[in-house]
Amino acid sequence: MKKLLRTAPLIIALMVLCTSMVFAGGQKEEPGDKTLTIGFSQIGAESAWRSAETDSIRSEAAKRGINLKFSDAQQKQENQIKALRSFIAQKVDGIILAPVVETGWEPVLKEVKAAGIPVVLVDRGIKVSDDSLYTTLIASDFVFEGQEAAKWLAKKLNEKANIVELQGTPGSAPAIDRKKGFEEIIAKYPDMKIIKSQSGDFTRAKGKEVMEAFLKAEGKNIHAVYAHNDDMALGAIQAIEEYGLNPGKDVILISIDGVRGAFEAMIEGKLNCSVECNPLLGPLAFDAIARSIVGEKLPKWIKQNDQVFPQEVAAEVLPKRKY
Ligand code: GZL
Repeated sequence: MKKLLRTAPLIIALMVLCTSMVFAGGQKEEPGDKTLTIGFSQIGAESAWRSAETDSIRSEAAKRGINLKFSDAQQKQENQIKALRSFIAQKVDGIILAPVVETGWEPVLKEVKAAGIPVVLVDRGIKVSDDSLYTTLIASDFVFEGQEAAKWLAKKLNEKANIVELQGTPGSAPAIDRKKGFEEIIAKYPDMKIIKSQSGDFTRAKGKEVMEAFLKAEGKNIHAVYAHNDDMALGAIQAIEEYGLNPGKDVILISIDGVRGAFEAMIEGKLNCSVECNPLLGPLAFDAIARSIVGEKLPKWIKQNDQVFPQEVAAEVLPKRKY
């Protein structure tokens, strides 16, 4: 009893302290009341797909009343790393990262983790030895996309074609996996060969430039173009027309993303197929970051499902597309 009397004042003091912390400023803080500040490190604005993703993230943040700190890295990983360090200094509640390439993230993500800030990856994955450095990845299955592109092309050209490949950004998850998936399937067909392959960095301008070089080297020996995104395919279409051939007829083109420009090119008969890659990741990203902030465990990959759109369905589907 004596012991209890001696410690009673301490217990009371602790209770008063805790109570005063909860009612700081006379206003009881409800968990949901605080305006979240989220840092978003975006790769850049290299393609129509990227712009659609940025719009989705920005509009969802506005809808949820989230204070979004937006950083455009202009395709440079060092700018993304700088942005992440700036978000730490600003003590953001959470970070959304679209990583330009797969590697080189371990050191800065360890700093983010040490600061107690959860990270959600969108759109592209990373290679790290400790996957606790991010809570989840919200992205499509790029291997699947590459496989579906190859399956469609094999059927379209009766399993016989000389193919030129316009690759995405070197070292990026979509470029690595779209190539992997495509090659897995064409390996089954001895008469389907990739005769030229080079990066067009996911941009229309570079796609056109690389296609011009392919045409100079191979000319009418090219039967098909496999472009890792629609923007590079649209650049290739320009190059093919300037070379004097008919894109979509003399040369068959398949690409990935499913952006509006691809549907328009399919309706014109200049692009033959586009495999969708969903960029509208805003709602899922903010759901995931909110759950991460309260310490919920999430699956390591929240996979987006994509469809294949051959030119025959383009006119009917286009009016229903959201990006
Ligand atoms: C895919 C995304 C790719 C798109 C390109 O998730 O990272 O980057 O396919 C974009 O259009 O530039």
